[in-house]
Amino acid sequence: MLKPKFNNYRNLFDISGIWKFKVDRNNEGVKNKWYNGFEEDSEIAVPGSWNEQLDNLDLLTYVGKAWYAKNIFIPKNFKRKRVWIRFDSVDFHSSLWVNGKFIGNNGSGYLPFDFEISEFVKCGENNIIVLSVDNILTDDTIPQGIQAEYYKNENRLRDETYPAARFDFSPNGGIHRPVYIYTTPQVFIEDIIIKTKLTSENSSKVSLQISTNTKIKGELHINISGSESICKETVELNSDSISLEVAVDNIKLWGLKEPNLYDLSIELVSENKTVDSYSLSFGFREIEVKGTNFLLNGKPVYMQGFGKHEDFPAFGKGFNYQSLVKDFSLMKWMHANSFRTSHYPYAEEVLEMADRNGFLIIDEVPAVSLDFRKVNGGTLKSHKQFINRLVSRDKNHPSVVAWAVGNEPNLVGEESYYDGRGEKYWREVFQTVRELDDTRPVTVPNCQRAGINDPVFLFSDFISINRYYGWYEHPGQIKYGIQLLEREMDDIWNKYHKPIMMTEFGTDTIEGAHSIADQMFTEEYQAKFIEMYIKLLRSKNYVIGEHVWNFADFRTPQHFRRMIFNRKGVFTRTREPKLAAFRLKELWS
Ligand code: GCB
Repeated sequence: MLKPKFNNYRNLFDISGIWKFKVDRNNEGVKNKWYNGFEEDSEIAVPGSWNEQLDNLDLLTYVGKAWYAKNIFIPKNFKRKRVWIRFDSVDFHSSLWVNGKFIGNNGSGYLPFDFEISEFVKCGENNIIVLSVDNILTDDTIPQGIQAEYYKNENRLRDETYPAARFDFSPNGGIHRPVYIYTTPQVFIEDIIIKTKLTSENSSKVSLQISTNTKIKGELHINISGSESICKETVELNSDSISLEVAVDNIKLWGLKEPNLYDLSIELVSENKTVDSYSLSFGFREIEVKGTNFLLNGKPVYMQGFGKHEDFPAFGKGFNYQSLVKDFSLMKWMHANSFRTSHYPYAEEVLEMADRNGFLIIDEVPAVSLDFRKVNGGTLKSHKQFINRLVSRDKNHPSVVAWAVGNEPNLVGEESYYDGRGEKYWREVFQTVRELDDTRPVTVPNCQRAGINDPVFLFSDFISINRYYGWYEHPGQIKYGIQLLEREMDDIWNKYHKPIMMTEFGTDTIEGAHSIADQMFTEEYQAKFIEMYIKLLRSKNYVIGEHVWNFADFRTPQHFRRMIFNRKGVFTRTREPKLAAFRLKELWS
């Protein structure tokens, strides 16, 4: 799925900003025809979660439905164009009406969706856009939800969180990324898949798959350029898609220190007239997992960085450029080179920033803590659909170097996970992603409870583990924890002979808490824990990287284990450094 663009053939307007907002606790919006517009209850900023903006309306922990509305002027000259509306992400489900007409539903969060609304808009007038949103998750959604009754049925009262969630981050609701009105010509370039295969240090094959929305007789003018053009091709088109391969020389590779980017621009020409154009940036780079190594352009790289979250005061999970710039500048300050989009795909602007700054990203599907007692055909279907849409959005980003198609399955440690059900499920999931993309390795971070017989290890190209010895296991005893960790890592290596990535390790830490003894929650304990883990990890040649959990403190559902936030950040939620941030800067320099 291509990002909308503004150019000679396409228009693009960001219609984020202030929208009208109404909570629908009793699910009466449709009955009362709120889709025609509704009396304003309050205003809300888009992008942003409703939870922290409107906690005065008791929305901090709200799980349910709410409505958004905005009047949009559509100019006269859009009449002969195709008009679209695009939401970069809405969590989790939404339904759209334009001028009172139902347009469609979107079933999952964290990814963009669009609808053509040409037939429904009035050009030269105001139009009312209404979106209903609900953040309810169930057994067959990705992520999976949990209902409060389950806790009772399973006698798991101590695990109960409010709101009920299967994961350790707030299930915020709302329009979380920008909203656009855009236009395309009648016939337009619909998708571009670009893959590079290096043939030497400075030459590559480039395979391109270009599709248009409909069959067309014409030409595609293709230009690849860096500081100057390195490839110009014209190909005939007599259908709705074309695949071709070209060879290019004198290229500079995309890498950590020099994230060289190139521009691919395509013009669609019909009857000697350009009817559409599209350009995107990409990099020449290749990823391979081999022996004990993770190779970027044939050379081993060691990933150092974080598991993160999209989470910021007042914005909640809403995208904002300020925290994007701040987070990258802090990561660069401490010499991080990589992060995982735990536990869901982040805004595309994040990937673009990583492309430009040479960061390696493990891009994650929000199949977080799947409970195999509740996994069903619907869950698998949603999971596959999600992977499809994620690959479709992120396939061309050089910074995306691996897919994590889930996180910590079987957190509850169910025996039935190992009776073949888990293996069957993951076989299908891995197969789905590999069919869509044969250029990136695939993994799923495993939790301690699922253990070293986790079926995800059978299919992963590299093994990802999240470990908390010295925190959840053997609290207060870092040294002993490290001994157990070493034993377990060696066992995993001996069993699978696949390189290991430590995708999570860390401790909750209250800024300003200090102790000279090993005392949990102090800044010293966090710094020491991280340092000792890193020392062990670096002593093992089969380890390919370390991602500290977490970059910054983040809001969680309420539970006695969490003091408002998960505090494993090496920065506070407002991005002040804890001691560990300085320690990491030294260790990673
Ligand atoms: C994990 C999860 C992560 C939690 C973290 C923790 O293993 O993957 O979502 O936030 O542990 O801090 O407990």
